[in-house]
Amino acid sequence: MTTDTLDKTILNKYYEQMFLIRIFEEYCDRLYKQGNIKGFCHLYIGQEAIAVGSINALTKNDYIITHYRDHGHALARGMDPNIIMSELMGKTTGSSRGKGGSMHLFDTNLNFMGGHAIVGGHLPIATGLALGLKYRKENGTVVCFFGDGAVNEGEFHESMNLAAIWNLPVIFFLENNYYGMGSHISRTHSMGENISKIADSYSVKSIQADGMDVLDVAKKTKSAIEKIRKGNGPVLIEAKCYRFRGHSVQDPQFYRDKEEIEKWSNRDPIQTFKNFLIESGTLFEDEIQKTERKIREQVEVAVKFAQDSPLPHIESAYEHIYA
Ligand SMILES: Cc1ncc(C[n+]2csc(CCOP(=O)(O)OP(=O)(O)O)c2C)c(N)n1
Ligand SMILES: [Mg+2]
Repeated sequence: MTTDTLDKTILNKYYEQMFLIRIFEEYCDRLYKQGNIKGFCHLYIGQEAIAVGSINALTKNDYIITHYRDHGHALARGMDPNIIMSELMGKTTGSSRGKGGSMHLFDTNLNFMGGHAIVGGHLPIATGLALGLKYRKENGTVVCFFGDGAVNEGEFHESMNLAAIWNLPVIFFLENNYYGMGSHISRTHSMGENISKIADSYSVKSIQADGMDVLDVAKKTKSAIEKIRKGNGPVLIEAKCYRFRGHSVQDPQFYRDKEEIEKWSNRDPIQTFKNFLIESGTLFEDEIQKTERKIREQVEVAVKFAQDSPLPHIESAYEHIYA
């Protein structure tokens, strides 16, 4: 882990956001098991460095679109934890008045275009957003997050091809966590571990980032954006990472062995970054503890806010329906 250009405030912000995502989701897990959160719920625990490193490299003009494992991206973009927690609990104070749930967080004010549940289904939407930016001659880049499973969907290939032909300002951000549900990539990808090699077929530049290292993700995202701003888009970034929890909170994970989980846990992106901050003399341990206390309180406030918020009225089931 190295940094030569980032100042203490930014490094602190990275730590704060990664810790926020972790604690927020540990609460989600508990609240789900207690029956306070219903429906599907996929945790981002272990992948925090990706959302935080990449999204902090963007400006407010840039767009984000992501898959159903979306809490981390929403929090890193600055969505209010109170509103997110309410959405997860199906309350009227949620970002979609409680009708979207965990997989469909959305905030147009932040150019955060969701939260999408269909694997690969949001890649053509990302491509369309980028086409829109180019057509309107607006500055901005679209960052589209997806998993290794999405690469096997037709939409991935159609999107890469069109984005390359039209030279669109889009980063296809592949979070390669080695699994699609219970299937390891060795059973689902013919090109082996480095899935991003597939970009060559579309003459799209690909970049490898270490998904467990927030500084590396930030650096690689900035370099992709520089290339795109010069009009040389699109770019595929592949960040190798590991999903520390099951596919969803209901997954008992019988398909992974303990050694593999332990190997990756030793590279925990939050613990590694904390060690780096202390060892490099950037932050003192008590400063980090203060940040951690502040975040825990913030999440407790979010949980209380959501719990105290009202459930939607039954009649509202007929509102906001496109028919
Ligand atoms: C088109 C489609 N097929 C199947 C599913 C069921 N499904 C939900 S998540 C998932 C695995 C996706 O894995 P990956 O893209 O690697 O993302 P990860 O869960 O690892 O973040 C599948 C098959 C779906 N939601 N959409
Ligand atoms: Mg995956």
